[in-house]
Amino acid sequence: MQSSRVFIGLGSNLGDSVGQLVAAICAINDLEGTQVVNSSSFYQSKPMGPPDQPPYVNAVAKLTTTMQPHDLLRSLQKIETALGRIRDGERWGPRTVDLDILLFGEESIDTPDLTVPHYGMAEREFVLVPLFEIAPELIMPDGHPLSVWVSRCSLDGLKRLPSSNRT
Ligand code: ROI
Repeated sequence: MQSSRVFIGLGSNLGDSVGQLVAAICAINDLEGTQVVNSSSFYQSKPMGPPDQPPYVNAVAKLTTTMQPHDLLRSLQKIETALGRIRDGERWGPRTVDLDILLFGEESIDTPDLTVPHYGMAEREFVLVPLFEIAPELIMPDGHPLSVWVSRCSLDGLKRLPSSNRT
């Protein structure tokens, strides 16, 4: 079966954020037809959105999967729920774990529940820097190398956590 190379952005700012990201990476690796090939360091980042919320922990994982994009989306939403995420409708509020499909092979997807490449990537240093760590050779959807996107984003408030913090 055809397998696709996929990048997932992970974020958390409630509870044991590092533990939740580790658990999410394990759960993704357990999905049918899916392997986590590599994952980045964990980074502490300043909240984007309302500032009165705790700092985030962010990372990016690289997968191969035989799943279709919407099946993967639903599986990621189940993992978010299993790890305690409650969707209370607050836009850009704090969350126990957030799993976003950033890139899915070469596909462009524009449906009400899924936009790929992820619409906010270009401004999100907490996505671009961990992505660059594991895929420095990537060419982005506008044809520019990922390194150009990284050089254009603000690194303000982004701190790589030592690997001893990753249990
Ligand atoms: N801010 C940071 N720093 N990291 C995130 O993962 C994150 N996720 C979000 C919003 C609320 C946009 N802000 C974030 O969904």
